Amino acid sequence: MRVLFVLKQIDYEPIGLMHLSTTLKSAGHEVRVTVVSEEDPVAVARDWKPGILAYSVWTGGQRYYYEINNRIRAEVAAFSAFGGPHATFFPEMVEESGVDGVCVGEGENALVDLANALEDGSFEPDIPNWWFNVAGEIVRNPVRSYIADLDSLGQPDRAIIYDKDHIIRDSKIKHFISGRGCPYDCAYCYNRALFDIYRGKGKRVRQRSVGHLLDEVEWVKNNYPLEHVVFLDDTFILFRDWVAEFAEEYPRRVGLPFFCNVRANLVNEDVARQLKAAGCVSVGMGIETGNDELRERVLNRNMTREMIVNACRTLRDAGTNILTTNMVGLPHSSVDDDFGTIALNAECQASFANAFIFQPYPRTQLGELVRREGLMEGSIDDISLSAWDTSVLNFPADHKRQIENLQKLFAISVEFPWLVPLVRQLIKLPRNPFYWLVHKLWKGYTIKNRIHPIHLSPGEMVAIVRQYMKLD
Ligand code: B12
Ligand code: SF4
Repeated sequence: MRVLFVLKQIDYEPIGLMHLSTTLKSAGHEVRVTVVSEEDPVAVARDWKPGILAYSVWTGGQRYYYEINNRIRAEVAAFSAFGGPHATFFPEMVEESGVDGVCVGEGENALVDLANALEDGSFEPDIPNWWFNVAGEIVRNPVRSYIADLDSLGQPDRAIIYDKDHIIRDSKIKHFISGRGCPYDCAYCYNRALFDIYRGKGKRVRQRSVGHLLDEVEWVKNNYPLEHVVFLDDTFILFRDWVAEFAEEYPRRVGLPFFCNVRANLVNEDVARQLKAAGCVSVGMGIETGNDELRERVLNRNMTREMIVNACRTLRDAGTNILTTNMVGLPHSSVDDDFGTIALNAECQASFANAFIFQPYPRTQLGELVRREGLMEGSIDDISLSAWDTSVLNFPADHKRQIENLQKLFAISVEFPWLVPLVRQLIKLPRNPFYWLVHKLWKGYTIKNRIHPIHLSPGEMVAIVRQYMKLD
């Protein structure tokens, strides 16, 4: 069976897709990727005649993919399969025109089962993980168990992306994931919602063996440009023994600077020292809000202010730079709360303080609270693909404008707290490209110099800046 993945654009290695490609190919299927920003997907589908059109969708991207899918299907008869975070949390998308199947949760085995069944003509709409639309009738199947042994998946098919996109292939920064799942219950995060779907179906957190992960990093280092390794795991330091083994093996087998995500409650001097000795130059850490009540009661972060400040001090003392993630425009919050978040980030001396505008993703506890309390304007389809853009909560227009402006002036306010009185006035002005530019330039500078430092020739610098300014 020919499976054609249709992507809007490639900004990073899409790790889920690369895993799906590996499992499909090992089961004897053919896989291709078409990137809409680079070629006409209708022409590609017309020439290649795939049996399955596959889309990986995040909330905010669904309408774009419905439209492309319908354009392709106007000319090519194929089964349209949707998966990814939005499909997982909003499988009701199966009712959209042109959608045949929606995969809830992990897709490797689900997609292979579908491809096998369509290929040998044995298709029945009873395949676990799938919601099907069979001539207008919706069939909902339960999920199968979690994939317990991630090593058994083999290595993600990087070539399928690197052969397609030379910018990603030649980038000196590459992305990896060591595990799946997170044991915490933060109310705004997909992890808790995912666990609710999978309850009773296996271990919530799974991690590859250190050896399997390092085989991948080492292979990439030997075959492609690589200077800085980014581990995308939600929380890289969950298991102490695993971290200790990693810290011993990584310098020996890879020995490149790296970035990973941590959680304040898991940081102590030992871990900070181990990470640093292994080559960790920077970590990502969620602060989310400076309002203790909001953090505890609404976000369910289960983490005190003191813990956050201490974790940052410990990391800084070890010589590690810190990228923090934060949300402005939370439900039941004020602009003053957002300035409180800036103050906490400044106290933590964040190397770069990233601020997102809160988005009520479907099926998350906070997404459901927002809908229950009628705090949202419009529907799920109004959530933007980018959490930089706008708030969909029904704040008064003036509050909303301040949130949107503050998101852009957040990081420089953390770096230069003396600017805060001025920023309080600036955010009252209409939205404007100047704030966007300030955000973009400051982010670019700090990410390049503090978070993901790499060596660039003047030519590479120009190419990267051009690419970066085009990204959302
Ligand atoms: C890395 C990452 C990014 C990276 C790169 C993304 C990339 N190209 O892969 C960057 C930093 C760019 C990013 C940006 C954003 N991200 Co992000 N990101 C992630 C992260 C941490 C890892 C993604 C990943 O590789 N997972 C591992 C793979 C194995 O899992 P997977 O992708 O889900 O794929 C599996 C299944 O979903 C399924 N599947 C996936 N596709 C398909 C397709 C078919 C046909 C089938 C059958 C199955 C299937 O099978 C796969 C294998 O089991 C996830 C959280 C997470 N841990 O997953 C958030 C996550 C995907 N991001 C999220 C969000 C919201 C964003 C942003 C919108 C936030 C923002 N700042 O604006 C942007 C959007 C950017 C954009 N333009 O699209 C949300 C999505 C929530 C939602 N309901 O859609 C997540 C879930 C985290 C969260 N906040 O809750 N992100
Ligand atoms: S710690 Fe991070 S990844 Fe884990 S549930 Fe909370 S927000 Fe999600």
